[in-house]
Amino acid sequence: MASVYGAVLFVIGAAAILLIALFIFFQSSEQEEAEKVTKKIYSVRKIYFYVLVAILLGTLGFTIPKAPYFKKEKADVVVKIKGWMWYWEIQPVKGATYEAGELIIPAGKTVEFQVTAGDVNHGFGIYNSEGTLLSQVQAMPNYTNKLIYTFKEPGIYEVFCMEYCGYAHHNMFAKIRVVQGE
Ligand SMILES: [Cu+2]
Repeated sequence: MASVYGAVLFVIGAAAILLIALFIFFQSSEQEEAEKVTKKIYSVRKIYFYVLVAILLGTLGFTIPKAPYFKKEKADVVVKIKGWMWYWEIQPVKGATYEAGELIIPAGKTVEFQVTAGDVNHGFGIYNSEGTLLSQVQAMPNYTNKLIYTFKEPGIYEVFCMEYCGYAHHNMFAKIRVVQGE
């Protein structure tokens, strides 16, 4: 199959080169004075410059607002997370509760985790019950990282620390129970 594509590409390429060569051949005219040619080229160059600027500005104007950095997602659920040696301080702010050692979040809602740390750097990693990492962000002292995540399926999720932070690092876990949203 690949050789067929290769052959087709080769024929297209050869045809394109031939067409360009023919175009140049028939467009060529007699010799002209350098000054005249220069003037002609310069005027074309000016148009080319403005067209290029217009295309660049248009492309930038169209694509920059689509960059993820400007994305302001409105969160239905807000939870404050603070990493400590060696536990997670969890404080539901909006749309979630914390009961019997579990953070309870409704499924299908946009959750904003506001993640920071009280002592050293930690890593806030969310895993599903199969141990697959779903999302993560750094937990840093004196800085709040925002992590937006939507739990699509109800179930038990786990939080583990992803940054080695001392001898009880492995004990740094938390439980998230995602319940059927209304
Ligand atoms: Cu840690």
